[in-house]
Amino acid sequence: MSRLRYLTAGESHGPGLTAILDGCPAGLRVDVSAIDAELGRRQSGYGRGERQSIEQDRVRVLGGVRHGRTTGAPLALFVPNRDAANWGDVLAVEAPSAGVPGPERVDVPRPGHADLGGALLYELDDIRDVIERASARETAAKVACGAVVKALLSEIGARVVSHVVAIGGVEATRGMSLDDVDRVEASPVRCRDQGAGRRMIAAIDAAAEAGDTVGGVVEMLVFGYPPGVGSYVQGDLRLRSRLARAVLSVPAIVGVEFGVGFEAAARPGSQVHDPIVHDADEGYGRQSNRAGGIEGGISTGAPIVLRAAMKPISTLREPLGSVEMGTHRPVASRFERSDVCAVPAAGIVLEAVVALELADAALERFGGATAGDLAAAVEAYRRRIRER
Ligand code: EPS
Repeated sequence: MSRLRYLTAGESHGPGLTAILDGCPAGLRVDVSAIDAELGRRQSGYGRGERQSIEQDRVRVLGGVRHGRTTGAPLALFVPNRDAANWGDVLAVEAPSAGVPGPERVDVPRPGHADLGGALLYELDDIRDVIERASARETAAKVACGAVVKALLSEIGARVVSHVVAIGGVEATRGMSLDDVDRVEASPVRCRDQGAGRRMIAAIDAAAEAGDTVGGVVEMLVFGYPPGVGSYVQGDLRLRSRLARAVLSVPAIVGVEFGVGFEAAARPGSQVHDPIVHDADEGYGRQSNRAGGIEGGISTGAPIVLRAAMKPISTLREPLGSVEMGTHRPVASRFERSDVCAVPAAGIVLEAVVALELADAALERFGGATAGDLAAAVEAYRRRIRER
C-alpha cells in the first residue's frame, strides 16, 4: 500500500503548477530555498529553449509546513508561471463572451507529441488543451515534491544523484561517486567527462543548426539507501518494477535499465551476478554491484544504479509531415517554441521521481508518523541484519 503520493495540476501557460504531496511524515525539515535550488537546476542545461529565460521558478508552500517543519498534513506546493502574463486570455477559465472570437485554434498535431492522441481521446477541437497539460513544464511540480522527499531520504542516510552519460550518440563513461557531484553540476550538459561534454555540446549545436533535436541517457545513482526495501512476493512490490514505472512517468523517457542493464542479456551469468561476502563488522555484502543494488526485487544496501533513455524532443524546427485535423489535408507540422535538448534537465526530474518512489517504498517498509520514527526503524533493521 502506497503511503506517500503526489498529484500535480496546472497548464504550461496558465497561472502555475500545483502539487499535493500527501503522506509525508511530520517533523521533516523543509527548506524553501532548497526546493527553489532544485527548481533552478531543472531550468538549466545546454540546449534549453527561450521559456527558461522567462521563468525563474520559485515555490510557494501553501499547506502542510509550519515553522520550517512538516506537520503530517498534505503539502500544497505552487510554482507560478511568469509566462502566463504573456498569454492573455488564451488559457482563460471563462468561455469568451458571446460574439467575441476565442483564441486561434491549433489543428495540426506534431508527430511524437501527445497532440493527436489527446485530441482524439478527449474529442477536442483545439490541440492547445493537449499541448498545455502534456508540456514538460509540469515536471517543475514533480521536482518541487522531489525536493521535499530528498530531505526525508537524507534522514535515513540516502542521496540520489544523476549525470548525463549520452547525448545525440556521444557517450561518456558510466559510474560516478559523490566526489563527482560538483564537477557534474558545473558542466552545462551535466557530464562528468569534460571532453565528452564538449562533444555533446557540439552535437546539440549541430542539431539546432539543422532544425532538429537530440535525446540521450541519464544515469542515476542512489547512495546509502537501506537494504531490505521491496519484495519478490508480488510483482508490483519489486523495487525495480516500482522504479521503472516512476522513471517511465517522466515525459519523453522511452527506456530504463538497472545495473549492467541490457548488457546482461549478452553476458554469461558468471559476469552478471555479484559474489556474496561477509564481514564481521558490516555483515553481508557483495563483491561487485553489477545488479545495481537490487536483487529479487529487494534493495541490497549497495548503490542503486539505473539509467533512463530519453527520446529527442518532438517539436522540430524543420518539421515532419502531419495532417490538418478537420480537412485531413497533408501539411508540414507546426513549430512551437521548444528545446533542442532537455536531457540535462531530465536528470533533475528523474532524481525527483526516483526520490519520491524510494521514499514511498521506505515508508511502506519501515513506517513512521515522524521522520524520526522512520530513521529509527531503518537503523533497527540495519542492526538486525548486521548481526545475522
Ligand atoms: C518546458 C516548458 C515549455 C517548453 C518545454 C519544456 O515551455 P514553452 O512551451 O512555453 O516553450 O519549453 O516543453 C517541451 C519541450 C515539451 O515538449 O512540452 C519546461 O519548463 O520544462
